[in-house]
Amino acid sequence: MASSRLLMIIAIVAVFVPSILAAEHMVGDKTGWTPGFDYQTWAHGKAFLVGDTLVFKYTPGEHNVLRVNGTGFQECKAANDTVPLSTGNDVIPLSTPGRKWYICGVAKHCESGNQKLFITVLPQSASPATSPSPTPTGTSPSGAAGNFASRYYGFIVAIVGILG
Ligand SMILES: *[C@@H]1O[C@H](CO)[C@@H](O)[C@H](O)[C@H]1NC(C)=O
Ligand SMILES: *[C@@H]1O[C@H](CO)[C@@H](O)[C@H](O)[C@H]1NC(C)=O
Ligand SMILES: [Cu+2]
Repeated sequence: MASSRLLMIIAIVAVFVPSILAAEHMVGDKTGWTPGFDYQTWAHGKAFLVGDTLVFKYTPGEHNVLRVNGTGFQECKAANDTVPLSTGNDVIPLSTPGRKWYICGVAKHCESGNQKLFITVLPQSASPATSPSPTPTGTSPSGAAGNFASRYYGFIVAIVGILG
């Protein structure tokens, strides 16, 4: 019966979409936020979408998180007025698309330990990513629709299965 099938789909969407739409990226996975870890390799091939969050985990006092610009990333320098995050469980919502840079401001962790992260946040809407990125990584999907589809492929298949 078509209408009960439709209700079932609506119920599934209502339950699962809010939680799957926002991905939480644990920076460094089990390693967390520390010197000597390759955060660029960690970030490579991951899709960071608007609405997702980054979580920086570390022992409070040992590290912190500073948002910087591209120059600050290269030079391991934050602007004077940058307020460090320092709880050890710092949750950063990715609310706008574009490039984001984060460094640790403690001691020489950024300079000597490469404790820095650079990501590109992609829009979640159907319009293609407009970032004039000079980094042809080859792994990024052609647009936001592609990002969305690849992440939620299983979910979409399930819906199509119910429909069929
Ligand atoms: C980057 O941030 C520094 C402060 O750390 C600032 O002096 C500089 O103008 C910024 N560069 C750009 C391109 O915004
Ligand atoms: C940043 O700090 C330096 C000294 O450490 C000072 O000379 C400079 O004026 C400060 N800049 C701002 C924008 O507060
Ligand atoms: Cu550190």
